[in-house]
Amino acid sequence: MLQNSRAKKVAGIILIILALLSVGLAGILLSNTLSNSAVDAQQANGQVRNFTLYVRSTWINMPNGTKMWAFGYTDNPNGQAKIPGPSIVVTQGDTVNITLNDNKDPTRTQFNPDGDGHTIHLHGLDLPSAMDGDPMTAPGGHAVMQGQAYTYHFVAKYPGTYWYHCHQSAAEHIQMGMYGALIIRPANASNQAYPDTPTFDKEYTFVLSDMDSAMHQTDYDGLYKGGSDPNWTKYQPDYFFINGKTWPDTMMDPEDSINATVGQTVLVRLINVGYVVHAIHTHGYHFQVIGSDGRKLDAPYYKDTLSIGPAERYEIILKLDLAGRYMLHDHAEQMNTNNGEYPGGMITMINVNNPDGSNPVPMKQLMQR
Ligand SMILES: [Cu+2]
Repeated sequence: MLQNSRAKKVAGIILIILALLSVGLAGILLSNTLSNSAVDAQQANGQVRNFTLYVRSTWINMPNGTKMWAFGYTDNPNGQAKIPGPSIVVTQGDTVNITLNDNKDPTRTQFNPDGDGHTIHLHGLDLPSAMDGDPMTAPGGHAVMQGQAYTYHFVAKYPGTYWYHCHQSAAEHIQMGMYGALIIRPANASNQAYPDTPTFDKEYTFVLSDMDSAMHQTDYDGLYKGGSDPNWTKYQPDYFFINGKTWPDTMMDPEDSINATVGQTVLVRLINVGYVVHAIHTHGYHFQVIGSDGRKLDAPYYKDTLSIGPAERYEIILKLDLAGRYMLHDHAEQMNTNNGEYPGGMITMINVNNPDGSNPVPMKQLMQR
């Protein structure tokens, strides 16, 4: 009897301890959840911004007539891939939802019946695993597969230049074109990259990339003809792009070349989504480097050539005080070619016009090369 009552007492104490432990654990979990959402709520003082991306294939046209098969994101379910993908531009404080709808996976073929699936990794945003777009750490440990959709959610906390890309079979899928710019503007300062950095009159985003046309063909053959996959360590790029274009197409597009009036200040966001280092050089001007990888620099500095490694981003400021036309190009000169033929590749133009719109260098002069 006595023994029984002691056993009951011990069991009671154990039950109380277990109850206290579980209440404590629940409390910790709840307070974590509350504190995370409280932080989000505190910082989510902007708009709710919803985006939907699809995955499609396309053919990229080179100025020399070459066509390269590729696949990437698009915001138009009835269109082809956009390479780079649509720019996602939000403001600090915005609540952002990006849905990846894998409803027509271009990697799903008779030789790859399930398709590869895809993700969106929001590079530089430092998000919880479920929002990070790495298929290894995503819920269920897999990519967003054909027929599935998944929404990536974040509150835009730090202004800066970021990018997004697929992380499924990343060596293949990024090379094939699955990337785009992600820009967070500071709250209440739409003409500055960060609070307290120089105001700008015009802004450009240059997504730098490189492609190996033979590997794109091998990838296509693997998926659609049952060939073997490329060995990505044999990567040998032969085309070099600014915003998906090679020279001279770059300088013919007002988004992919700088067009300003003398006296204006221009912000350029450089994003290297390629697999090799690009050494961006400006003629006519030194530029001020004010930020990198989504953070303002404590000490801005001046450069005329800036090496930008894979995945790096830089914001540079150009004060254009001299009318004329000036090259902006990769100083790894083999990348100023289209498959070896100079000029081509990663070259564009800084066009600084007189106030009346004229320019001391005739545009047609540039086309005589
Ligand atoms: Cu993918």
